[in-house]
Amino acid sequence: MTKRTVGLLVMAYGTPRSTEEIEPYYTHIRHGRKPPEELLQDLKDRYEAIGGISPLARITDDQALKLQDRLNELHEEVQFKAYLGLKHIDPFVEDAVRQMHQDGIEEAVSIVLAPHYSTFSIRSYNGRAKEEADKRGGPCLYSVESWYAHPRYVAYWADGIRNIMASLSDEEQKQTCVVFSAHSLPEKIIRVGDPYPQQLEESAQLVAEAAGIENYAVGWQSAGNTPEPWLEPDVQDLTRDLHREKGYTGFIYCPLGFVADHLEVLYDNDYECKIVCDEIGARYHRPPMPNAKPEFIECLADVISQQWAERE
Ligand code: FEC
Repeated sequence: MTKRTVGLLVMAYGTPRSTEEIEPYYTHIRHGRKPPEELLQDLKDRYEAIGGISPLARITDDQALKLQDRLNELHEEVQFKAYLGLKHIDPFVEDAVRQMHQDGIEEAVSIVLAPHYSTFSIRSYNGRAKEEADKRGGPCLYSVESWYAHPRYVAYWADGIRNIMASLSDEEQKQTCVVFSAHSLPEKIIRVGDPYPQQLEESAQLVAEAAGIENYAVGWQSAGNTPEPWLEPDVQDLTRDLHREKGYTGFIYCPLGFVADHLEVLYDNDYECKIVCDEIGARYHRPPMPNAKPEFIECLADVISQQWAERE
């Protein structure tokens, strides 16, 4: 008997796959407004600094495929088929939903490769998927809203912190602070009761407890280039303040809001935060990102399996 195929809609931010794609990608992020030459050049320079282009496209493909394969090992009753839907470049979220519909998929589980819920991120991805599915008359979507507190995600980061701490002397450990962060968003999200800041705070607390660390702080990174206020403190200012006020001589950066090596981590953490650490004479550390590591794929497979089991 052939198994029923269930869609696995994996949604992620997307990244240019060549330098030529940087401008249309940035224009899409800016809601269709072409970036002024100066901003475009600044973005091109940042990609150049991390090797010309981001590794994100390859990693996202890998994550989706490995997740599909793991789910098919775990579930005998159905066959999961992965569809990639990106926020700012093709294949867009809508393309993926349309393809599922054309392939005759009637039910699909969807997940965003970002752990915390916010109106700017998860709601926007899930909303776009639902709108397209409604327009086409299917598939029926079971969408994960957030998964930041999953014990495997917490354990992943706690292990990363413990591994770094184990390489330090007792004295260095006492003088090291863990900085947890996620992508900053316009501060106005707080006024609409967005749970994003609380989820990051909770996430940090869970990881800190699991890692057994007391010295930690929570900040925001990668704020956009707009005049409106963004969530603060920015991780770079936070690093300087913590060094001045508490005398820390080492920092472990855990960008909990991201799950892959990409521009916001390779540039904003590994380059910009490292510069601040060098300036103040502190050690810079960052655990490896989850990417498509088996323990992270297992975490995502748990989240999807649970959403599938609770679909009714
Ligand atoms: O190419 C790469 O390797 C980097 C991919 C990338 C990820 C990412 C994640 C998030 N963003 C979020 C929110 C915003 C808001 C704005 C914004 C702007 C940019 C720009 C680039 C960019 N983002 Fe991004 N983000 C990535 C890349 N992001 C490039 C434009 C230039 C710049 O500011 O650097 C402001 C948009 C506006 O002007 O209105 C808001 C959030 C996440 C994490 C959740 C998710 O992955 O969806 C939130 C990866």
